[in-house]
Parts: sequence; structure tokens; C-alpha cells
Amino acid sequence: MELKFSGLSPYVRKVNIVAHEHGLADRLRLTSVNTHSEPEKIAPHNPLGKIPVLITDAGETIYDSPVICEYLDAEFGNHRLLPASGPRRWQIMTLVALADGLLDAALLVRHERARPVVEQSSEWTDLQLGKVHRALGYFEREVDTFSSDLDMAQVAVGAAVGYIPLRLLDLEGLPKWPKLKAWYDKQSLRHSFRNTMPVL
Ligand SMILES: N[C@@H](CCC(=O)N[C@@H](CS)C(=O)NCC(=O)O)C(=O)O
Repeated sequence: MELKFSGLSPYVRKVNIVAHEHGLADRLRLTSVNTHSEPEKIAPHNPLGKIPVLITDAGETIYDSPVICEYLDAEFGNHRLLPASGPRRWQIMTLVALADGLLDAALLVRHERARPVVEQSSEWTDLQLGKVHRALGYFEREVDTFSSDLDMAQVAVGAAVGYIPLRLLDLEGLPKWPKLKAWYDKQSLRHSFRNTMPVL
């Protein structure tokens, strides 16, 4: 299988965590893509021009990260991280959507802050930061209920929490979310988290 990726993408990290959990890391051929400077390399595979994109051994194209993660879990992991049906499936998928949405908002903040200062909208940034803070607050309240067995929600929350200190420096150390930080530090001992740790 080929995984089109870029180094620090938290969405790619989700896929890599699942791959490590299921012993698939060696089966992924990683192809680095810079989505901004070489859109021609990704748009033919994903019209949205986003990574991650997985090309399966059968030549099928799969995106985006929740779909790729579920593909790997269903086809190679016996649904260990995301049940195929039942109430737990919908709970987990909803938490995945929240973690992914947290990331989407964090990326929007990062891109806004990268624009010339005079063009930046603090209103827009605050709107997105509100989403980030509320999502982190939600996970802080829920983290005690997380299962001791890793599931797909925790994969997504882990990727989101691991990304924040890299790009939203004002939230570094997650001072307002100590239980979440402690949970992430503990998960970071897992080989799948350790081997996919983002390094600037
Ligand atoms: N919902 C997508 C989001 C993927 C995403 O936004 N990836 C970023 C890199 S971290 C990207 O490719 N951005 C390029 C662009 O938006 O043009 C997923 O979960 O895979």
C-alpha cells in the first residue's frame, strides 16, 4: 500500500498510529507530498488536494483520514479499534469527528496567523480558537471515561493533542487540560504513539 503523506500532518499520524497498532507499518510505502507547492501530485488522487491518501494494493484510492483508518482497522485489524456496528461505534465516530474538527480549527488558526499581520482577522482566529478550547475542554471532562483499550477515538484525540503544542504555542503544555495532558503522556509510551511522534 502507498500512503501519500507530509511529515507533521496530524491526520497522517492517525493513519500511522493505526498502521502500527495492526503491525502494518512495514506494508505502507510512504510518499511525501507538499500539498501547497506540488498540488499536481495530489489533486489527481484527491480532488480536495489533501493528504493523507492511501492507494491500496488493489490500486483503489482511499481518503480522508477517518476512512483510511477504518479501512485499515476493518480489513487488517478485525475492527479492534472501531466496532463494525452497535452503539459504541457511533460514540467512537462522534468523538473522532470532534477530534478531527479540533484539528481543522487549529489548522485554520495556524494558517490565519501565517498571513501578513494587517490581513489577519482576530475575530476569525477567536472563533476557531473557541472551537479548539471547547473541544479540549470536552475531552478533559471525558478522559476518565476513555477505555483502557485503545480505540479509534483515542487515536484521533491523541493525534490532536500531540499536534497542539507544535503549532499553537500559546497552548503548549496544555495548562488548562491537565488530565488530558497526563492521558496523552501515558499513551505516548505505546509503540504506536512513540513511533509516530511529531518532531519539528
Ligand atoms: N479531513 C481531512 C483533512 C486532511 C488535511 O486537511 N490535510 C492537510 C495537511 S495536515 C492538507 O492536506 N492540507 C492541504 C490543503 O488543504 O490544501 C482528513 O482527515 O484527512
